[in-house]
Amino acid sequence: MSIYDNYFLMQEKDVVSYVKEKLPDFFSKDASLTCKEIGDGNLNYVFRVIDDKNNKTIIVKQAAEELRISKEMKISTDRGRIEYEILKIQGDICPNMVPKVYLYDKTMCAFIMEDMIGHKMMRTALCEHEIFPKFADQCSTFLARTLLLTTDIVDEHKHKKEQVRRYINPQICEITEDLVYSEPYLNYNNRNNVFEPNLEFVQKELYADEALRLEVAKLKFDFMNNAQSLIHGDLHTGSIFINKEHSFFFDCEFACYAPMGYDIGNIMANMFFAWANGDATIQDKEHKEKFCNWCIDTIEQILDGFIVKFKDLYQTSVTDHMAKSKGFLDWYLQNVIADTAGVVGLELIRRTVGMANVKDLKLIEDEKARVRAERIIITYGKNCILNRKEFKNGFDFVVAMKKAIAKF
Ligand code: SR1
Ligand code: MG
Repeated sequence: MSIYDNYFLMQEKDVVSYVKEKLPDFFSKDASLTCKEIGDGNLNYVFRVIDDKNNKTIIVKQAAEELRISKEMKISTDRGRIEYEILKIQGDICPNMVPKVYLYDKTMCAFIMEDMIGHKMMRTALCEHEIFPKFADQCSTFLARTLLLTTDIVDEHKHKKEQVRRYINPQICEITEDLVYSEPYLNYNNRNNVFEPNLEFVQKELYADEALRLEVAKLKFDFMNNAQSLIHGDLHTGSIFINKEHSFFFDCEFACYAPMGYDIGNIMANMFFAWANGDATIQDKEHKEKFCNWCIDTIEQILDGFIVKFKDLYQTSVTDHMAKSKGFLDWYLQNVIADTAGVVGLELIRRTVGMANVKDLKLIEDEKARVRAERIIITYGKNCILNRKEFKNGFDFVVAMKKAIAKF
């Protein structure tokens, strides 16, 4: 009998003995263990257990029934299992790019994983205007490999269908369908958080734009019905831990089979939030230019790197006979890039006016500067959604960003 035989939401004091019980050999016998809750996401509790004496740490992540962001929102605690299993899948596809996982406990809805020591949450680092020159290359590798290798182009079709069934995630997907693909354009549950001085702008540009709503509706039904790849499902800069040499991709509890452009567009949009924060808050002209140009270059290089790596990997790993037809790869990639553009727009808009706003914008203290930043983002986001089929490569995104920036 153990207190961990029945689910309860752990406090810091419980987690030390939890780790001792579940992973008795991880820390040495003389370890002096302490624990701190370090999560700052919207859903779960994340605990770091530290052995000061031997300089060793480990992470425990537990799912609560009520979400941290809103007590009224309840979703299945099975999401921990999904994240644990996806981390293993992605770790096989991209060795060393995701943290190692040690154990999943279905009773406590918790899993234990490697601590990403020496890495910082990417959003925090970006809000401090740090630059990571290797990120575009690392990220495009992660995207090309995890996304292509889980499609029907490569994966045996019966296996892929079994995976679709295994990772069908209705409650988690409902959050995305609602918070990304509906609420920002309707405010029908009154969940949007709009920055007051931009209220009129949002009403005109988002709530009253019927052409935009139609395009978002098309994207929503594609997200729900196109089980293209096993996507991460929430690949923003808070789901990445980084340093100058290395990136860890994690926090994949929103994983499901959906259009791969969802992941590519997500990270590209979140890099533009970093640009917006830098543009609005860095005082020194040279520093601002360096940081902001790096953000824009990174957005361009993520997509261009993805395209090159996807094409190379396709040649060596395609298994479906019909997918080898001349012209198929180019046709396929064109659709992926259009989906990517759509998601860049959706993510930009929902993180600006929706329920889960980003720190990059909230940290802009100067009212005028924040108003301008948000208007640039919404304008660029709308262009990405409405004209998504016209985007062909990274440079097309650079042109669209610069056009929106020049308008305000
Ligand atoms: C109710 S959860 C809000 C958001 O947090 C997660 O990071 C996902 O992006 C979700 O949409
Ligand atoms: Mg998350």
